[in-house]
Amino acid sequence: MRFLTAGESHGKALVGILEGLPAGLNLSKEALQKELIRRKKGFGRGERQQIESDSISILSGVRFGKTLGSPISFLIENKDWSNWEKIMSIDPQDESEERKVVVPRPGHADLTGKIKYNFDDMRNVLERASARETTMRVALGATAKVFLKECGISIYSRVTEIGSVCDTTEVLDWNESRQEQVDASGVRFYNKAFEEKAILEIQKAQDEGNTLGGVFEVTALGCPVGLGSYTHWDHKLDGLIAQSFMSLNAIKGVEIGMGFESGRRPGSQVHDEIGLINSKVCYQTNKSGGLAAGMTTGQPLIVKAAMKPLSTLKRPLQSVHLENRTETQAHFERSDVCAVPSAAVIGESLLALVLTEEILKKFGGDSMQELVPRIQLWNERSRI
Ligand code: EPS
Repeated sequence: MRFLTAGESHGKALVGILEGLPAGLNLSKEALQKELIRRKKGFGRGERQQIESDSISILSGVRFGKTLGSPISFLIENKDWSNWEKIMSIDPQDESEERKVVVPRPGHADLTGKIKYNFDDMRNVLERASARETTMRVALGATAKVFLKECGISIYSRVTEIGSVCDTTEVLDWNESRQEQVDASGVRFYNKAFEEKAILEIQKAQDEGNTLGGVFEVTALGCPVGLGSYTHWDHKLDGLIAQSFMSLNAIKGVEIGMGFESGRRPGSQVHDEIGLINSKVCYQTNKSGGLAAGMTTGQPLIVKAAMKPLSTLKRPLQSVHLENRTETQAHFERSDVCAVPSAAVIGESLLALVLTEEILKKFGGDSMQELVPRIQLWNERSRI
């Protein structure tokens, strides 16, 4: 399986292609739209979300509601394009200095991107560095989630930290209604006791012209034992998950299971002991987060990621005007104050895409009818 996304933040549209899914998967536009709507929400998002509808079109690879095994292509038009048609024009005759960006933002791709690609105008950098791209990744990931559901795997997410507010509650009973409960919270916290504090912290950042980051958690239930492998570095599933999550804008750290805490504790407090329950061999705890030596253990797979505060601040940090070479305030452009609730939803898609690829590697098959019984048989045989 492979996928590509293309499109600039204020360009005409976002496009995506997903290739390698088996034939015979029921796929509806509605299932994808639902995930796109979830991504748009969250307290701390800016005006752009009111402009965009993120309405998805499936252009190929599906007939009468079922995948054909051929590449599935997707289109999401940017509604804001009508305000940017000239500025983002493909036609050389439209070239102008309107909305030219010459003062880079600390923490953004602006400065390094300009140097690397030899641009005068850093708009050429920020348009593709923008997290608008994640809209299409969610459409692709939503397709992967539909596929995984047929394979018995469900993925859920929540925000655990925003700024200094931390929800330490463990969620051990994920299901659809638990997810709906989390989604109903503007900050996607599980524990209501922390929700109000997180909202106040975002409001404070907004009033001060500042931005806020945080941490989110993604959990996959129902993974078969043995996705990924210990046999070679690029087969290790923890490495593949970390790569995928680190490719999301503003992510600075990824943890699996106990994560960084496992480096601070002795082995006796870190490793999951093995026992017998109803004569079956099982881990007694899940501190490993469902991964051992790059392979799924069959327990819940738990990934956390830390997102830095967005680098577009209303009260800008110091920077340099690159044309007249004076120190000045960084460029400000309409942006969000906090996007961690959206990042949690995107994280579900990222994990779904990685797991889909691993399912296809291990079980293969050209149609769902061929694939699903193989997974069921393996799940029975892997309970020893
Ligand atoms: C983004 C800046 C904002 C965000 C955007 C990501 O866009 P704009 O500059 O148009 O206001 O709203 O995110 C989205 C458009 C989206 O759909 O998530 C950035 O600089 O990364």
